[in-house]
Amino acid sequence: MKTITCTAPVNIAVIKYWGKRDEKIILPLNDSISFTLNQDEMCARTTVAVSPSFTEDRFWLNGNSYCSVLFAVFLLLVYSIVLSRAYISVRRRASKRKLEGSIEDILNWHVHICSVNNFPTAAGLASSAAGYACLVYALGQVYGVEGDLSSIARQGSGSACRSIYGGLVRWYKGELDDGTDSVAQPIAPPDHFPNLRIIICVANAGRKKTGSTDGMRQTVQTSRLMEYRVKESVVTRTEAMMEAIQDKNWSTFCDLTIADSNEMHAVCLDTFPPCVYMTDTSHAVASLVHQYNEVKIARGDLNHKVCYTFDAGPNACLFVPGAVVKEVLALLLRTFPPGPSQSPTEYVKGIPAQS
Ligand code: 2P0
Repeated sequence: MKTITCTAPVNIAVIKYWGKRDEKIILPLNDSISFTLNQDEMCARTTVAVSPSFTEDRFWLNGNSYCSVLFAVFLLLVYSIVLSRAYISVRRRASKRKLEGSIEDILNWHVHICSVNNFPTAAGLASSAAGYACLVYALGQVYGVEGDLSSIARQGSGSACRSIYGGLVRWYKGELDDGTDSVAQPIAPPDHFPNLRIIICVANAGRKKTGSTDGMRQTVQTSRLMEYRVKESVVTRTEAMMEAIQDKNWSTFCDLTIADSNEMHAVCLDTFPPCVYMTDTSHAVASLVHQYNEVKIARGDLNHKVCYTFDAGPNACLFVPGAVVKEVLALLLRTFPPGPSQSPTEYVKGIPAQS
């Protein structure tokens, strides 16, 4: 029997991936840059076990068991072929290696996979990214697959390829039709911006109305603004972001992160019918951040600016320098007080961005 347990944290994009040039093997229209969070917080944990004594494939997701009959259905429907794609891709690469002469046996054994997330699924918090990255990495370990795994993770869920690595990560869109150059690469370590904290403001932990995959497709098909984003603005912004990261220019990092989130949501609104992810609460959080930054700018305190970014949902991800995290939390609590049944400690939780 061989067992591997892995964890993969969620990643938050500061230059957003929105739109595909190939839906089948998931090739994006633009490069994206993200921050992979701390290993212990907001992560997926997956255990993969193979054994000659297993009589069927089994899968558990957040405690729900899917037995062998449902396994294939699950592969095809629930994860909409992406899990099976990852499974097949890893096994295909493994079968080429036939590691230590034992890999052939392992490939014939049944597999048990157990996966849990410690954060709300499908709430626009990149749950799928952590889940697939973790699954691909664990499968890769079990079958002894070496080399880049981000291209396999990418085929499960685009943003998953970025969760393979820690710290700041760039996913290159690539130029080739077969996707072999559409890979993620680390660009800066987790502590690049020291003592950085992430605050996730959960405005709504329910499922989003339009999933990212459908939303992206509709945007590519209908938005003229998207053409401008893909051909011009996001290309320029990505290079500016690389420079800001290289120079550790926090103020510019903040401005570019905010600008790209707003542009992504602008193209979502330019989609027909519009994809509306941000709510009044989301806009109130964004407005609060701008007011906060105006004070910091007026005081010449640019290193303590805060930035927000929103994925395909209403929840704000705030990047906050550690020195002002208490101040920002206090401001959030005062502006958005917890309801009578909510305890303030559970209500607002700061998450270390660095491991
Ligand atoms: C991102 N999002 O860069 C962007 C920002 C959502 C908004 O990557 O269709 O779940 O499976 O490739 O990876 C969410 O997209 O979509 C995403 P698919 P995925 O983080």
